[in-house]
Amino acid sequence: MGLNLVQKIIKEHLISGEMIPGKEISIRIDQTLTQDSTGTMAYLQFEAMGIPRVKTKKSVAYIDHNTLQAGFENADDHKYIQTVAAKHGIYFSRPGNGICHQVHLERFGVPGMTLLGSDSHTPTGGGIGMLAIGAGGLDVAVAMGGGPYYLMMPKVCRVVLKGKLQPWVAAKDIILELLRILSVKGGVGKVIEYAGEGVKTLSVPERATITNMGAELGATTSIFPSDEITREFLKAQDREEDWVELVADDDAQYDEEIVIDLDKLEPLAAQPHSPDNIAKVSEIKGLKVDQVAIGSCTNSSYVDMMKVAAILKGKTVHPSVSLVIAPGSKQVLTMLAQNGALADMVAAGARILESACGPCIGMGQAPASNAVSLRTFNRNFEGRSGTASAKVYLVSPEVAAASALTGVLTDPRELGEAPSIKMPERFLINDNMVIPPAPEGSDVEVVRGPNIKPFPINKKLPDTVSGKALIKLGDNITTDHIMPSNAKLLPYRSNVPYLAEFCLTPCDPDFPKRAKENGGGFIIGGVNYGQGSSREHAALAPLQLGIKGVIAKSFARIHMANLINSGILPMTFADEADYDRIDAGDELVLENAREQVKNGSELVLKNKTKNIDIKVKMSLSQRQVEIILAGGLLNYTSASAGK
Ligand code: MIC
Ligand code: SF4
Repeated sequence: MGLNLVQKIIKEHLISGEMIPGKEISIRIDQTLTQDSTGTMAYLQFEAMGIPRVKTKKSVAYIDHNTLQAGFENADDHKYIQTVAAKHGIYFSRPGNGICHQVHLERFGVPGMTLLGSDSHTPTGGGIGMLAIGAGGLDVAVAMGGGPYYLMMPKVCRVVLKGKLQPWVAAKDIILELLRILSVKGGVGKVIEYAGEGVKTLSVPERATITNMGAELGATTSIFPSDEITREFLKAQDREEDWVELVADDDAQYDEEIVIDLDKLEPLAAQPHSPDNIAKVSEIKGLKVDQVAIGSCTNSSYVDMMKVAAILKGKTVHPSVSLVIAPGSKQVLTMLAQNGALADMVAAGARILESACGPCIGMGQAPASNAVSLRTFNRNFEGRSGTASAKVYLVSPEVAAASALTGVLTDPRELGEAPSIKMPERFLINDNMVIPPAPEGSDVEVVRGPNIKPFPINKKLPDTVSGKALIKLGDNITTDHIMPSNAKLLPYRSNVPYLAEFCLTPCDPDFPKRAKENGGGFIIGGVNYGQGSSREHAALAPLQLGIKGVIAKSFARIHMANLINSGILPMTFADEADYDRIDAGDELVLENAREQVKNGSELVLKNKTKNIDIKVKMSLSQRQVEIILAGGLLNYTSASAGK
């Protein structure tokens, strides 16, 4: 029987386990990436492992998230990351060089390799045919040390792209359509593999827009084949030698199939406050717009930016709109500067931001109260923009630029002929903002600023786990709710005790205080608890506050792994209706916790306040059971090393 792309790459990298969907496997990781806001934690954990040099083929540390430097804190973090990278064999991409996913695609991604990144949008690398997965920093630290990466063998969903996009319809609309079909939890446990004649019509950056936002489906990752288009892209990046062909076998099997007819797609928008709340632009057009933000790891490639410049050329941004543009990398920005497109943007009234995440993670450009903000980004969770009352719509660069001119949500098909922008035959290559590691790391002194505080480490699981249900939450709670990120908080990513004071405050401002007064307790969640970011801080801050377990209807993949790595029990209701049998304030207890966790997937949780037993499940592999018993991955690793 033939293999699909995902099976081919996993087979090549398999260390343990059987390739049966839902079973735990472990794979070898070729490349890793980190960014600054998850990177400090990943490198602190890497240092704690005591391994002198990384064992991967290539590891890169990017600085792209927190580049405001409103105080010493994040400048200190940058210094720490730069020195720790030099010491341990990691390439360092300086602030200004661009957004990690965009730069990695341009300069480092290799088809057929595995990439593990401490950022949930690492699957962007699937656009070039990598098996690129987002994970918590600790998992990335282990991979840098040469350890395997454990995951559940995913199902593979084949998405067949038929036909060709019509003018003004973009790659962004393909992934928005898939979000409409599958929802923000429709990809959980799956990899999305793209196939069909439509694939040949999409450039690598367009493919990367699609795989990038596969993260919003909850998918493990997404991947395109590596074909002639991939070869052309690598050649234009002066890296043709990195190309290998990678296609699924003709008789490959898939667990699911979805067909999208590109000819029939139209411009779409994700409405507030979820990436799967999709509408046709033609149906909601005319909405008054206050802000337009173009950029992010989803839509900041050279071609995206050239299209925007062509739409803006010779025109003026509408008086009631603030237009900000952040080209994705130094390569993109320099090319726009050299060919005059940047001048067209500036002349039209665009405000140019540095090549970084910026407003996508609430680092500046918070919209006005109740403002409508159109963004080419990938997430529009409530409050993520920095303004709780803002309404964020996710759209393609074409829709964004057209609307910036008219002041209302605009269907770009009304603008006449679409600009025709070609992929360059050769990109401008200058890697002077990537610093290779020191050849002899032992001489490098790691610089640690005062903002770097010790992170919490759990204790081994006790026999009785008890506490109050401290908060009861609804469905689709994001990591932006659990551990908000904005210009005020991002500087404290190496200071978990400080961050913990803001844990879950968007849902309940008193949560941290209540958790501390009660000596910790439990969190009750609905479906898809912890969707979004890979930030470990969404597990570490609750750990700091004494959280022992989360009982939810279901979990998002990366967050569940982060909870396990922190030794926090991730429990699901055996019967979802039992969600109604726990109220905030109820006293809960898991008796014989160690025995129960060892013995199997179904556990009995007592609700002492209501005097009832509630059946909960923990779908853990044997290894994860050991990690939970040990009180987290670090304890487990040191215990195994001691054996
Ligand atoms: C995000 O888009 O939410 C982030 C910021 O890139 C996060 C990482 C982080 O929280 O540092 C992610 O997607 O993993
Ligand atoms: Fe940065 Fe936004 Fe991409 Fe996250 S989603 S990596 S914050 S640009």
